[in-house]
Amino acid sequence: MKSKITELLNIDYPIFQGGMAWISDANLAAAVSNAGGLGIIAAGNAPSDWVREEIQKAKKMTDKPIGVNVMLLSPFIEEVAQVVIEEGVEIVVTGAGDPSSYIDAWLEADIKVIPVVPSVALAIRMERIGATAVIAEGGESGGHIGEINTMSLVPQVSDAVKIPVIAAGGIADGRGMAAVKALGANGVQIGTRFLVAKECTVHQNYKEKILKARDIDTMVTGRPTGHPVRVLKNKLARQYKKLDKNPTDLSVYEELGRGALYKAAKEGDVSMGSIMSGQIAGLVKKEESCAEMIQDLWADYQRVINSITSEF
Ligand code: TUI
Repeated sequence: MKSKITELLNIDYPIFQGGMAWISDANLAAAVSNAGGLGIIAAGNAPSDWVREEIQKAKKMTDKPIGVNVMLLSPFIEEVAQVVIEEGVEIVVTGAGDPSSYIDAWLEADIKVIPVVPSVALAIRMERIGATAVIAEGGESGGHIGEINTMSLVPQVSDAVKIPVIAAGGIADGRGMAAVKALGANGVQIGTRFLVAKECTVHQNYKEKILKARDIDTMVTGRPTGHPVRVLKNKLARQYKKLDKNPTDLSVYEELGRGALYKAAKEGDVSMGSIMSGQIAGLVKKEESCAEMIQDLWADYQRVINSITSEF
């Protein structure tokens, strides 16, 4: 299986595993990379020592390339930006902001830089300053999202840049892969389905919530903060919703949100923890190994592509 993106990154399938804070650790990333996709460790809000250790662990578990997702709102951003250089990471994905102030140092260190972009304007800017590819992430995604959905974002970004475009948001099977291929994407990034991978160390309560989720079970909270987040509905999400209707004091968000993702992902508190999830959770029904998922995604994608005719 050869394509622009597999050649560029030295991977077997054009499938990235989404960098999910407190969830995408060395275990998950190495399993995905060993299965031929691109495994990605999420730095999230974690201290740089944690990031360094996970990179070192992953390197012991696989010889294949792995990426690190650098979350630009992290309080440890400066240290994390340095750690990826010191540890010889091959690929950096950025999220939740504009990575312009770090990209030169990463490119200088021969790191391939792949920013998540929620708009055409940012995609164009990223191409101009040397990004290797971009991830066009639609609002169906879990976690921090932009304004535009995958269906509208991917074709517009694909038309606007020459570098490869990876589509993210709302993709969990071969149909989604074929759909974004038609929209101009050169690969996909998948988060929600990998949440329930056997190698994913997220708390079992979190996995059960994803496996039981229906199409309408996610909601977006925190719009007044400027950082809207898609989560599964629960007690915490309902409290956020109330706050969104009457956002008197933004610091209340911080109080409510402090450690909420950690609480759900690590401690299994699915009532007052933040269960970040994409809208496609309703399609995710099986706990499988990463290798099974990637094999299934690729076979399903081939089947769908080969069954498409011009007839509607
Ligand atoms: O980053 C994500 N998803 C995330 S990060 C995260 S941790 C967090 N928790 C609460 C609040 C904020 C962060 C959980 N999920 N996805 C990639 C992504 N990037 N989505 C949206 C963006 C984005 C937004 C604005 C990228 C660039 C951007 O640029 C604005 C600018 O400065 O031009």
